[in-house]
Amino acid sequence: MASKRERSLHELYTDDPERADALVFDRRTDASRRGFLKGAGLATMGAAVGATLPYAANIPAGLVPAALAQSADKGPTILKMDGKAGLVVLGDKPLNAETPAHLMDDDVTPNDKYFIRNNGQVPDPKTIPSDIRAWKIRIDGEVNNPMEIALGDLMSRFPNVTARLMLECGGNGRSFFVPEARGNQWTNGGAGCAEWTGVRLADVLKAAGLKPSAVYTGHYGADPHLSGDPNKVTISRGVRIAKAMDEHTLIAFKMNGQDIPLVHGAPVRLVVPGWAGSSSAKWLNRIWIRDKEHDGPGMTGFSYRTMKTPIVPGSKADPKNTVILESMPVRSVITFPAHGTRLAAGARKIDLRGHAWAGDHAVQSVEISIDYGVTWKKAEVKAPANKFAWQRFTASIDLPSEGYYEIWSRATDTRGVTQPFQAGNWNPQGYGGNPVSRIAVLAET
Ligand SMILES: Nc1nc2c(c(=O)[nH]1)N[C@H]1C(S)=C(S)[C@@H](COP(=O)(O)O)O[C@H]1N2
Ligand SMILES: [Mo]
Repeated sequence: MASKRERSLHELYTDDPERADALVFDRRTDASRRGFLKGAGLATMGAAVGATLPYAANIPAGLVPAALAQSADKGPTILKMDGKAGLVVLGDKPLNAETPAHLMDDDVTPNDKYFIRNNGQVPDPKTIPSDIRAWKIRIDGEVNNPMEIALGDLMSRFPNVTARLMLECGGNGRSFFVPEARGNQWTNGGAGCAEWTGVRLADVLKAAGLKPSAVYTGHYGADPHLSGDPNKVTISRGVRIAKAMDEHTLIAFKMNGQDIPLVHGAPVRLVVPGWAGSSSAKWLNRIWIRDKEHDGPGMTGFSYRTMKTPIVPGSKADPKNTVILESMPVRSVITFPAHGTRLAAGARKIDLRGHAWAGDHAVQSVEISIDYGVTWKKAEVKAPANKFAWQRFTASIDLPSEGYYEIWSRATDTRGVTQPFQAGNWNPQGYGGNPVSRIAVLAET
């Protein structure tokens, strides 16, 4: 790829970004934070990007042009950490970092590009045994044979399985909510599809002997609470027994064929694919089988819950009007070209690529629009490598002229549910935001 193609539209948008931004947006109102265009915005934007806007007539009122959406204050902070490349920092205490869309292009997300979501501290590496087989996991609660099993025994006693499994933070897409919802402002990069190796949680639970009273799991990890208080649990979520017994739910000890990196839960973690990532406990040391819905930190209040019946965005929510977020909603991400790509002079053709996934479901179709959603064209969509893996889509795009374009993608799952135009069902903590994905590209004369 020519380096020219990698250049950001923001470079065009200026020698003086702040002034350009002030011209386009009304900086006096709070709306400017979210970047609503004011009346003269379109013309100004054309001038600012130094390009014509071929489908200007279709741009919906209030739409924030993708090229400008992130330009307001400062560029992203790139995580500097051994073993990580190109992640965008969303917060450092606790550490949270997302994968920019153009780095989600690999069929299998490599460890160095894999998003990081922590609720507490990363354990001190000295607390992880050098021989990981010595790590212990306790299984107790509603089981006939409570056990404390060493990772080494777990590995040898139960069949080892390997699969490409989607793990996605419940808050992925949060930044698309208006008004802003509390929490890390994920775009679409709080998700990854690594190849995990482990044993089936189902096999382990069968060995422990579930009692008829077993209805839910409660997961515990060894990460210290942010406060440092040893009596406080950082996060403890769980899932209904049916999901725990799904053959794809793993107690994993390898990520892409390697020992799991510290930040991703070394030496062992749960991978509950397709569901809000928070139930995939890292640094796993206990599974408590419950006789009722688990009530650990992260299970109550508004945590990992969406509205049962919709409320006015930004209004006060009633905790009783919520449901636990389980399967994640359908989503597509354009991974090539990168947002902000400037095509070589005269180039009008793009071989577009991306990934789409849909929680417990598969993706049935992906459509692409280059005219702000007025017309859509079907992309080619591949079958997943296995259940719960993301699906590759490709499309050949021909731009009709030079100018500034937005390319949008929207996926539809096998139930017929499609990504909405805007993040819907607003909830206080901003879960399940999955609007159409957008990138901006510039075709030059
Ligand atoms: N022990 C523990 N497990 C955890 C978390 C955590 O903070 N502590 N974060 C959860 C959340 S919210 C997500 S989205 C995933 C993220 O996994 P990753 O950091 O490997 O991407 O881990 C989950 N498991
Ligand atoms: Mo998460």
